[in-house]
Amino acid sequence: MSEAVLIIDGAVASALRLTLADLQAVDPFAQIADVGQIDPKRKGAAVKLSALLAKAQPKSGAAYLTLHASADDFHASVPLAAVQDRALLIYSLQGQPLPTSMGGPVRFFIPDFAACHTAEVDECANVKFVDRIELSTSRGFDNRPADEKAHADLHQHESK
Ligand SMILES: Nc1nc2c(c(=O)[nH]1)N[C@H]1C(S)=C(S)[C@@H](COP(=O)(O)O)O[C@H]1N2
Ligand SMILES: [Mo]
Repeated sequence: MSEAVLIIDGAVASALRLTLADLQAVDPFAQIADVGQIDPKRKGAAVKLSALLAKAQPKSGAAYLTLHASADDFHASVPLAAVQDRALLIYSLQGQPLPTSMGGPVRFFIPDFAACHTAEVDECANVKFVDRIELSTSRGFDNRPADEKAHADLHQHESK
């Protein structure tokens, strides 16, 4: 069995362990072949979060979605309603796994993000190396930078 690249769990009826092949096998209607069509600065193939949530079936009380990147211990928790119909997961480039240099193997992407730390759903919530999406009834763990200084420090140390 191939390795899971993304886990979806928490307040869901059916927890998911998704491999690259599972993401590639998602319904074509939920696939974006090239995110460059949405944002010219981005590259790669993506799948709609909504299609994955349809498989996981969030429980009725689920109100938050927490994006966990264990690779660099970065976490962001956002209201489910704000992202469920628009967020994407970028997962491959030219048929290969999305490279780490681009936030792979899986990168969360909100196409119309707000500027960093201006809103609950901001550019900082475009979590790279996301390996687990946890649904919950109340807000989950979030260590996004809280102010300009913390944000500048993070970018200083960020592995690009
Ligand atoms: N895993 C992880 N994801 C992350 C970060 C990080 O440090 N680690 N930084 C965030 C911040 S603060 C920003 S502004 C964007 C930057 O994404 P970009 O480098 O693709 O422009 O990634 C976000 N995702
Ligand atoms: Mo950011």
